Amino acid sequence: MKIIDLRSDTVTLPTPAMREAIYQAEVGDDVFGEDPTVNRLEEMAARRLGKEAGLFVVSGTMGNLVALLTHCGRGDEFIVGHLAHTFLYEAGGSAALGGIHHRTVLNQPDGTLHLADVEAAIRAENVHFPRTRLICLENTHNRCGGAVLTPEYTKAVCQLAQRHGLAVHLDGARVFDAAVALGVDVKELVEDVDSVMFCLSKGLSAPVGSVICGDEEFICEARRNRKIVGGGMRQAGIIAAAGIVALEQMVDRLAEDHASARRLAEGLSEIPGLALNLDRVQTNIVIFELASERLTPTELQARLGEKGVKLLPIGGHRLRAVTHYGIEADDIEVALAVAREVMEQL
Ligand code: TLP
Repeated sequence: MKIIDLRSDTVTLPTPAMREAIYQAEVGDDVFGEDPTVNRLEEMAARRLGKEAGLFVVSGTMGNLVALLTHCGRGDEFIVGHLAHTFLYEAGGSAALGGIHHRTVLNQPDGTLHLADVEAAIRAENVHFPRTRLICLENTHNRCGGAVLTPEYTKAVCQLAQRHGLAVHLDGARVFDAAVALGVDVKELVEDVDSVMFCLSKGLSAPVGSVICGDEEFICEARRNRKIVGGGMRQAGIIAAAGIVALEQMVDRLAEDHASARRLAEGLSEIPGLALNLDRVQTNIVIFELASERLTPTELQARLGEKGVKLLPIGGHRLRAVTHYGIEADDIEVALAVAREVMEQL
């Protein structure tokens, strides 16, 4: 039985070209700045995103944490959506390690924050208040079902931030998915943000790693903060090599994942007892609702799992399926047949 693992695009395995690049990688001590493969990846990432410099980090979580530590000091505050990954799923790292306070505003179902809500959350200078330093956005938005933020929206938030002397950080774990879905150059999506983190290890299929990009000064300070959190790696070219292949070869194919997600969503929406809003499926994430009272999302997960289809409950009555490299069109049809069978047997 082939396992169709739709839990996340983080489960992607390195491609043969990545394994070859890992084997051949030229390496050195990256804490001395001497790993040519890491240097190449950081330069390539920065160029691709239209930023001055890049910094290779172990994970998206570390990338967001290092960015937050670089933008904010102890007692400072950042504004973030209540469904943001940084807020929900990063173990409170910025508070635990940086003494950074968060201020949540409501995420709209399309992943945006209302500009008026953001503006209302910005603190005035007052001895009682934490100081607002930063606004965090997420593109694509994971908990909003892979929703895409447009260049226009991102620019509007950045203009608001500039008016108030704030910085903007983009959790762009899947920003290449957003660029491919919108048919725009990724540079347009990050042009005005002060920092952006993107992941190599999700849809781009590298085994490990993310990159933070920003201006030289920011990245220089971020490098210090990466060291503080133990992220100074040595011969990291071994893993950066796969990241280079990810950037060179794996971006355009994300469109295939989006087509698979759409097909999956259409199929799921036709199964009695399951419900979803097709308009919300824009990239590789499908969030759907279990509308039947006959079983819980965890039970549905278990029944699908017994038949080789893995996905994740994400709270309430909802489950998430993510398409990625290694999931073929036929796999989607199998997954749909399994879901139909399980739901019909209730
Ligand atoms: N997301 C993972 C889980 O942590 C939920 C997933 O399976 O989707 N930003 C966003 C928007 C993310 O979705 C993730 C990972 C991260 C940051 C963190 O990246 P990693 O897992 O590399 O620390």
